[in-house]
Amino acid sequence: MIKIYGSARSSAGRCYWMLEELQLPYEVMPLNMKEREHKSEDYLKINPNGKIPAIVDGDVTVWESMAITSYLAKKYQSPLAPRTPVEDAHMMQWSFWALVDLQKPAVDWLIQEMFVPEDKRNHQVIEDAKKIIPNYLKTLERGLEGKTYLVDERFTVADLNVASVVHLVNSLGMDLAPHKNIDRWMKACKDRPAFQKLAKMREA
Ligand SMILES: N[C@@H](CCC(=O)N[C@@H](CS)C(=O)NCC(=O)O)C(=O)O
Repeated sequence: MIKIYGSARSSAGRCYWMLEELQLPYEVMPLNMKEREHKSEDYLKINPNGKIPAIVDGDVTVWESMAITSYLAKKYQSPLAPRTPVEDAHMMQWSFWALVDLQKPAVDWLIQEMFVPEDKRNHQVIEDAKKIIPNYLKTLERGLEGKTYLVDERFTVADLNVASVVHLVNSLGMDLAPHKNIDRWMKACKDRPAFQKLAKMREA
């Protein structure tokens, strides 16, 4: 059975979303981050970064959340996986963009708001994120113009990866309503039973 390390409330969330999409059985592995078990020698053998998420699937180990979602979709021959090299390129294009461009300022903002005490908070980081994120949302809005989904008119790993980051951006307080295409597309992504299951896991 696939073993997963990392809480559904973290970057691992998108991996749980994919596992639920594929209806694969999985085992959540205990990892006490307060006790810094993610930096233990045993865990560093699984993910040398000492970060979550990671999965172990038989004799295969994968870390980096979007590499995991992509691996699962392809390995288990899901319709969420690419069917051609062109689809693969476009799915990677959107996933890399979400991780490198859109997620970076969102995580910087989240860290300031959630983990830095008010008196030590760097408000400039938050202001910078609030300025740059709308530019990235314009890119996505254009990418979705006249389209139901990002690649080939079906829900794919690209939608799952990008929507997981847009959901974070939205939960930080960024209003999506002015972006009509994103708003419509996000509603379709969040209506999926697998996303609903993830949302419940995050509440628990
Ligand atoms: N790009 C990585 C980011 C992983 C990451 O930063 N994980 C955080 C939790 S969301 C973590 O493990 N932080 C603990 C640490 O850096 O020590 C991915 O998407 O998998």
